[in-house]
Amino acid sequence: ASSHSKEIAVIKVPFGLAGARNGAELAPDELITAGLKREILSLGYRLNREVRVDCPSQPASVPARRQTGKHLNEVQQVSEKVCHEVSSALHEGVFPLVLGGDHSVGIGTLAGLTAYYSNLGVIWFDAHADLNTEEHSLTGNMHGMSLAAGLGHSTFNLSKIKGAGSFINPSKLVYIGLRDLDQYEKEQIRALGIRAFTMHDIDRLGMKQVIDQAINIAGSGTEGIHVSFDMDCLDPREAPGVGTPVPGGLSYREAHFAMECLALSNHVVSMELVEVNPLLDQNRHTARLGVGLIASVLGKTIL
Ligand code: Z70
Ligand code: MN
Ligand code: MN
Ligand code: MN
Repeated sequence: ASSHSKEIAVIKVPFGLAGARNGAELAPDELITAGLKREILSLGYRLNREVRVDCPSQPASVPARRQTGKHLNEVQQVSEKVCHEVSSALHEGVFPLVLGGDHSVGIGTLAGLTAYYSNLGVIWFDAHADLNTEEHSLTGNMHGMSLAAGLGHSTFNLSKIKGAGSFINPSKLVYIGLRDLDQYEKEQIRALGIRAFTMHDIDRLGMKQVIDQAINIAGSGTEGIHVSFDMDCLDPREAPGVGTPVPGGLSYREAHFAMECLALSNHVVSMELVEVNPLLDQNRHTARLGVGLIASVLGKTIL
């Protein structure tokens, strides 16, 4: 599967219990309403399937114990379902497009991807590093632990998910857009030598240098690039409808340019878009922006 595959599986994951506030569970429907399917079809893709993962909306578990992420049981259930949907699509040569949901959805996506790819590159667009473990998290919110799970650092990690493959390789992981890190996350990025393009780096180098280097790191010697796009990487003036807005983010043009370069690279094998919060949005603006960015990754050009 790659973005050359003209078959797309839209995998909707209406799960918001692992975020900082309610609302992300409404995003998949909002993205569809904002015209996602129309865009996909007009780019010449076939919508192979549209799956809605059944997600718990009311916590069934007891409140989080110490050293456990909040709503761990719910996150685990959703992760296994997402893993299954993503790996099924890949095995059929269909491009998985995962619509979150909060970023804990990314754990199941990584699980499904690693079931199929043993050597995957990942570009993680985010204001945050999502590298916390249960022990180090200051909030207990599992959307801040997705990459710790993907790398195998947290107690709940890919090895606990039925059907998942092995952990991702930190040397094939690249961040873009970081600007709000916990102390432990900073130490981890340095200790693991993860390539991180912070907002400072984007200002200094420009997005062209940044995305070219990111594609080079995540796309060389790998089977492909997974794009995990947390909408809070964008500036809140462009994308107000996110759970945790952080000032000083990517502009509309920087984000679109990055997506267009990813499309031109022909290395993208899957994408997820997370953390749209329709309750905080204005006139569906953030959802429409998300749809536009997905279209750019899938090859939409201006001319
Ligand atoms: C913080 C934590 C986070 C998104 C916030 C924030 C993590 N580091 N991720 N919003 N999307 O709670 O672990
Ligand atoms: Mn995130
Ligand atoms: Mn984030
Ligand atoms: Mn290459």
